[in-house]
Amino acid sequence: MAIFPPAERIWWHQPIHRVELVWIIVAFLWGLVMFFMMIYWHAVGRQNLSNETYRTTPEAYAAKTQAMIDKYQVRDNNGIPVVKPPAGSDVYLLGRVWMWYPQLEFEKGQSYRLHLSSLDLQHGFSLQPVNLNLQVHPGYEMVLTITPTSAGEFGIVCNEYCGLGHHTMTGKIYVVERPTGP
Ligand SMILES: [Cu+2]
Repeated sequence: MAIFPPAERIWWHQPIHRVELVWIIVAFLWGLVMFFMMIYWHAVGRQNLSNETYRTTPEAYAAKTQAMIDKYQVRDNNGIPVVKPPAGSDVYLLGRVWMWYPQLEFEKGQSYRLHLSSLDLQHGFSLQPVNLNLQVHPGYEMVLTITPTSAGEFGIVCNEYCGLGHHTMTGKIYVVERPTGP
């Protein structure tokens, strides 16, 4: 109990209990392992890493996103544009309080260069139920190549607390089957 001061004023001179010492060593070693694995995972494994990042500004990023919407909007979902950019193209998704904008439609098996940035605060891009998680920062534009492997509706939630409406910050990615040619 920490309500009363320790009986011995210089409590930090007491020897560390064996169990506690073992625990500290284990935790420290595990921390070291994970530190080096972080570097290792950049090169090995099927990670969803964004190894391509640029400096940007909220204005510039919003303009690029709007240009894509103007060009490739296919429909409207409760006032939010749904955009279907061509396979292989650059796709812009922005996070802001409190939405992921716009909604995207991809074709299964095609690859896209997905750009992510924030217009205001730090947000967390979390694609569900795939559980792909990335941090999204204002002033930085991250690019990652994604290839949807299954059709359906995927939700995006924000998993970095960003204020009062954080829990309402959602978005959507639709993945449709590739149309079979004539
Ligand atoms: Cu949030």
